[in-house]
Amino acid sequence: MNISLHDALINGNALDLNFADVKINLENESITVLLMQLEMMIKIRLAEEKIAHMRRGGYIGGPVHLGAGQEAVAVGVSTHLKKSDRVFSAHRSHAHLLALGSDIRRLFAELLGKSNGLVRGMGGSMHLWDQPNGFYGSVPIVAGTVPLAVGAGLAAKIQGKTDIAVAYFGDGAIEEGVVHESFNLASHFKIPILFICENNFFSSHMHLSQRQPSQLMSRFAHANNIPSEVVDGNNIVEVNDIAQTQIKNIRDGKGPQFLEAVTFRHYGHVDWQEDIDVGVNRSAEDLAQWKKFDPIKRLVSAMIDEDLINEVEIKNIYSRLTEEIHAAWQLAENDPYPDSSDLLNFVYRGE
Ligand SMILES: Cc1ncc(C[n+]2csc(CCOP(=O)(O)OP(=O)(O)O)c2C)c(N)n1
Ligand SMILES: [Mg+2]
Repeated sequence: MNISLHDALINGNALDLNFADVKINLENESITVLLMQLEMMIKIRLAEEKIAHMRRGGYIGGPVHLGAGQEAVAVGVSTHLKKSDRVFSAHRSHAHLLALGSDIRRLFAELLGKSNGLVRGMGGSMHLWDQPNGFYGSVPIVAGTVPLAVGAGLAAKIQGKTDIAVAYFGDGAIEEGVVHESFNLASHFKIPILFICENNFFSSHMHLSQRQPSQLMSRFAHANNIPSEVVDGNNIVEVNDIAQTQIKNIRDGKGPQFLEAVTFRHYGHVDWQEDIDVGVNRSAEDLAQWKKFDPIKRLVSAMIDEDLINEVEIKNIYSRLTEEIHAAWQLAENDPYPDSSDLLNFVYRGE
């Protein structure tokens, strides 16, 4: 348990911890895993920057909820997942999907409404699905996928598998009653599920302090007898280590676990503007401070300090991945649109 973070949330002053000064400890970490995680975080960041740019330019028709700044959570957790696990998310799900190894071109195609998209171009950013990679779906109804994830976990248990379910949701979603029913049921029936609350302090434009008497989300896990951990969600190593233990416990039949990852999004609630929430308790100063805690920057500086990577290698990673993203966008742009005769098809499974 990260005691200082736990206490800071109860006292409502997480920003005072100044995560920028908390050095990521790379002792005992595998260089291969760190490099893979660094690349994946950069890939997701660059993909979202592309999406922001294209949405701003009017190329993407539907709204996009970007999670830049929160990549360490999805990447740290996904490192320990299998393709047969069952991952569910909500409106801000690009990182959760891509960290599982989903094809960026097919995500872009989906955002462009192309037939090669993850759901044939008929869903857009908030209705993603990629079951072969373990992504069972995102839905924009806040908290709507949490009980579905519990059901998928129950199914895995009944099938006698070691697969687990994963439910990503936010501090806003936890204000929906169905989340608490889900915690209760999962705990009572020892369902193999990891509940991950990305506590980014905001539900749309409202800060937690305007909505709840405490900023500690894991208090609800405690109320349901679910073991919980609070982590610095911008520290990939902390997320990685804790998620690894929690996922092992779930696979070992110990029932649900709860991970509260404290983090912050760089963009406003929806689309590309950063300042959309400013004036509603999301100040430009807070945003600037959180940007100093950027999970990618923090990992890069820790790896440079330990001589695990140098500036030239970092530059090479960025240029290779930028090219990859650019090529994926071009392919998606050239993909065809669905046929209008398909418009009413695929509404129900099996059609
Ligand atoms: C049932 C429901 N109520 C309200 C909304 C509107 N809404 C969309 S996103 C959102 C905020 C969710 O906040 P959180 O769960 O913390 O996720 P974050 O956006 O911070 O990632 C709200 C209220 C909705 N989509 N569904
Ligand atoms: Mg939130």
